[in-house]
This record gives sequence, C-alpha cells and structure tokens, in this order.
Amino acid sequence: MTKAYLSIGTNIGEREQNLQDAVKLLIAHEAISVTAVSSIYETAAVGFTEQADFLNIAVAIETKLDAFELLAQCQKIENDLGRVREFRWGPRIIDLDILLYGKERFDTESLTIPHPRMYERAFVLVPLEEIMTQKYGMLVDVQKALNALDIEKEGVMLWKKINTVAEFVPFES
Ligand code: GSY
Repeated sequence: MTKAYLSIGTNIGEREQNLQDAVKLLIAHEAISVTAVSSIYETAAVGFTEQADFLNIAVAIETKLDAFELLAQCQKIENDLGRVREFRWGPRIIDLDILLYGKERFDTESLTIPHPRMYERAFVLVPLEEIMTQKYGMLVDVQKALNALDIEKEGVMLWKKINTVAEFVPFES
C-alpha cells in the first residue's frame, strides 16, 4: 500500500456535492482507502482569474494502485462526474490532482510528482497541511512553502470545517 495525497477542486454547479461525489467514487474503488479529508476552503481562482471561486479540499489515501493507475482512476472520476475540458485554466466541475505518491518522484509527459505547482499554491497547501501526518517527510517542505505565502492575500478562506471522512460523506441509507 502506498500513501498518496490528492487535491480536489470545483467551481461549477453544486460545489460541495461535487467534492462529496468525487470522494465517494474514491471510497468505492476496491484498491483505494480514503484515510483523511481536509476542511473545505473557498479559494480565489488561480491561473485564469476571471472565473468563479473554487471549493478545494485535500484527501489522503492508501492505495494498491501504482501512480499511473491512480492517475487513470482520477481522470475516470473527472469524466464520470461530467468534466468537459474547454481550455487549460478554465472553470471545471471537478479536478483531481495527485500531489504526492509515497516518496516517489515521476517526471513523465503524463505525470509529474510531486505536483509541479503545488508548493506555489495556497489553495493546495492549506488543506494539505491540515491532513498531512507528521511522519510523512515532506510535511516540512509544505510548511516552509506555506510560511512564504500570505494566505489571506492568496484568497484562501475556511468554508466548512471537516473533522472526519465519515462527516464529509455521511452514510446514506
Ligand atoms: O489546478 C486545479 C484547478 N484549478 C484551481 C483550483 O482548484 N483552485 C483555485 N483556487 N484555482 C484554480 N485554478 C485551477 S486551473
């Protein structure tokens, strides 16, 4: 099993529901266990700034999938939830990015890990720091990168406090 961290964002439609749907699809996968979900943050759009604010979370998982299988699964969840790729930095119903995959590094055309822009993005780092375990080596890098950013100026605001995975996706009868 490998511990991995994902960043999930949405700025179209029922944003909280979109995040919940993405996490439910991760949970439903037989080779993925979701071990932590961060609070939900409302964040000003980065890249193409003339678009609606995002909701962002970070998710910790344990998985038997290799990094490329995990990427394929993230893309499948995006497609299943109706993501349409209009332009690179444009609005999106859901976006799942792999931030970290164990201690491994990849630099291929389809996959770069650690995520190439994660240390510049407050909307990634704030939720990530909340759920990263102390024993995970790169926590120090995340904290250093966060210290260099002005979170308020970056437009990252706590939107809803989440304490457990079960609280985020309550059991549905
Ligand atoms: O890279 C993820 C999609 N995305 C986001 C996002 O999730 N949050 C914010 N605040 N800005 C973004 N710009 C892009 S592209």
